[in-house]
Amino acid sequence: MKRKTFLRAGLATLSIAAMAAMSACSGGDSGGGEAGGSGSETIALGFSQVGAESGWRAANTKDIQDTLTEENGFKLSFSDAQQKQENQIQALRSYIAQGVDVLAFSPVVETGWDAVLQEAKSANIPVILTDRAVDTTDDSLFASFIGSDFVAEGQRAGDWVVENLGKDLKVVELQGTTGSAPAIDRKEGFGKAIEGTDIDIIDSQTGDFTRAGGKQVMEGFLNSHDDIDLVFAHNDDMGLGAIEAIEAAGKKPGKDIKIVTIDAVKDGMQALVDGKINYIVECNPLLGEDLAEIAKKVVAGEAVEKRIVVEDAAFTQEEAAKVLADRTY
Ligand code: GZL
Ligand code: ZN
Repeated sequence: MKRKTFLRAGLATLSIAAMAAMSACSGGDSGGGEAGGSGSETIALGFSQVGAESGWRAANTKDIQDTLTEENGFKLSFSDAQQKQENQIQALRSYIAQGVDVLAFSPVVETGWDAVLQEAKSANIPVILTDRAVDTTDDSLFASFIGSDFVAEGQRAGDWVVENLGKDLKVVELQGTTGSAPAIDRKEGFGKAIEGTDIDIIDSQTGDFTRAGGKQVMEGFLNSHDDIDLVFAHNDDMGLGAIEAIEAAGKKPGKDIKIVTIDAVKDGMQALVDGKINYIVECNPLLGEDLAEIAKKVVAGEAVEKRIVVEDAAFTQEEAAKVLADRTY
């Protein structure tokens, strides 16, 4: 996995990791053995996943479960929160009670985590964020963030629209989950790209990253507006739902109404090749390898990068046709 790293670890992170190493070693270890490294004991990692709302999420879950295996030095406890923050907090609390060596989760929304993160810190259990970020004032509450730059993804989508579809367009926006980092940041990035043009977002609503949500909201947009040029969907699944609504209204997606989405999962890339979507910015879901590496370092008390940004690609219809057969997700 190609990646850029940002922000060397702060001392605070180091001290959390060192405390974690001591607590891991104090768990009956003969002392000094690196947990999950050359030592025999495995790393108990508790993971709270957002849900199973999209193709991206399914690929992300599969990669984590395929990578954090016993033979790779992990005992993985995994839970699906059905996109509810209270379920994630409950799962994290149960892992803390179990005394796992390290916690990891993808926060469904940005805010509301300080209390449970403080509880993890008090229990000397380091926390790794994957995929989505939290808005916290105290960044000693997590050891590292691994994921994409969503503002850049939104901006890349907007830049392509400005360069390829024109500067005077009426756009409807299918937003991701309200309050989630990808929804907030992709909206911000797209907005930056269209600044100073006559590209107007005439309507914008959340479809909660699901296909059903995208279809339902797009039906509403089609009832309210007869001059839509472009759909900007924060993920492929909502874009695929919009395709169903556009076709049901007797219009041609990708032609009468252009569509730009983010993720580049298999179903989205197929629609791109079929000409129903015009451009997709990738959001790489394969975070398992980085998570495993960072978890081993944190438990061993080593310094870790505070923020690891994974590289994303982007595809036109022609580019998608070349790579579709080789895509693993
Ligand atoms: C992005 C991830 C988003 C995807 C959606 O990293 O959080 O959540 O773009 C998924 O498909 O539901
Ligand atoms: Zn934010």
